[in-house]
Amino acid sequence: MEREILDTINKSLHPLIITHINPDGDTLGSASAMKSFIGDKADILIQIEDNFNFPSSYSFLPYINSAKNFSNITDEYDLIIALDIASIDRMIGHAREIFDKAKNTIVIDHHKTNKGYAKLNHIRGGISSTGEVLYDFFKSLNIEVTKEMAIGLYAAILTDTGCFKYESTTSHTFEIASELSKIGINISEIADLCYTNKPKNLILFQNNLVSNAQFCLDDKVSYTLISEEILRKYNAKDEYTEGICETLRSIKNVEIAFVLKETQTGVKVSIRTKNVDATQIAQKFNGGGHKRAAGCTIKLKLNQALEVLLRETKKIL
Ligand SMILES: [Mn+2]
Repeated sequence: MEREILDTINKSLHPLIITHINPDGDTLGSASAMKSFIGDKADILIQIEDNFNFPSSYSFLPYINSAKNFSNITDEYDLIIALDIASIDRMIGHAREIFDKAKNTIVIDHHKTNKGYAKLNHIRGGISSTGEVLYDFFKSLNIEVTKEMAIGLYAAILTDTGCFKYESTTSHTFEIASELSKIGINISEIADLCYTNKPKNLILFQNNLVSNAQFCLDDKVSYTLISEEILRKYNAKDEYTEGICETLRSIKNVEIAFVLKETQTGVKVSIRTKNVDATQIAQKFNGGGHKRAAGCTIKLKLNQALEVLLRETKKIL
């Protein structure tokens, strides 16, 4: 499969690399590395939804600043390379049209749920990041990883492993990080660029929510509520809520953490756990996810949603 993918890239006249909606470090870092490898003939498309700011901290990644977006993409592409995109639903609007029209399509990904929607699918479910899959892909083809490629790959792996601390981090992940650091990239500078460039309002918003957190069931459960009012007060983008639930879970004795967010379509619930299976709770409300991180939407008012959620949680704990 790797050989076939490389041949297809080599034969393409004008390939387009697509990142997933609401891009993160993995999809952007992988796209940067792929563009660095392919060179001039390739473009990158970044998909950004209305209520989402491009995470400007990632503009240090090679070629990300000159990537296309929905407003300035006009060319015809004969090959689409989707990176870190778990399903075709993670492509919206014009991206989907370009994908459907292209003669050849490639998916490189690490999501277990990816069923393979391209002509050529290179999916290794459970690997830490698309960055790791991509590094192994280059190595298996004896492609030299340049310093420019290494910057994107390292940023992808660093951010998708939560700085090498999630369960998907393996000894092989560390081996790759070690190889990348030998190429001469500045690993502390990359970490700084990824993590010390947050908008002021994001920190103020998150602090407000954490300081208003509530505790119940012997402090085993912690939760915080995000009303539409507070979203307006901080002009909060969707990505501002990321990480709050992890903070609550990190508190000693807290077993389950919830963040409940008021939206037009109902209350969006994020669930993070230590030992309890988070999907057990999410599934009660037709949600899903992973063992320690899951989510669901409850079509009730904020306080009512909290009530039913805590009622179900009590049964499990
Ligand atoms: Mn990823």
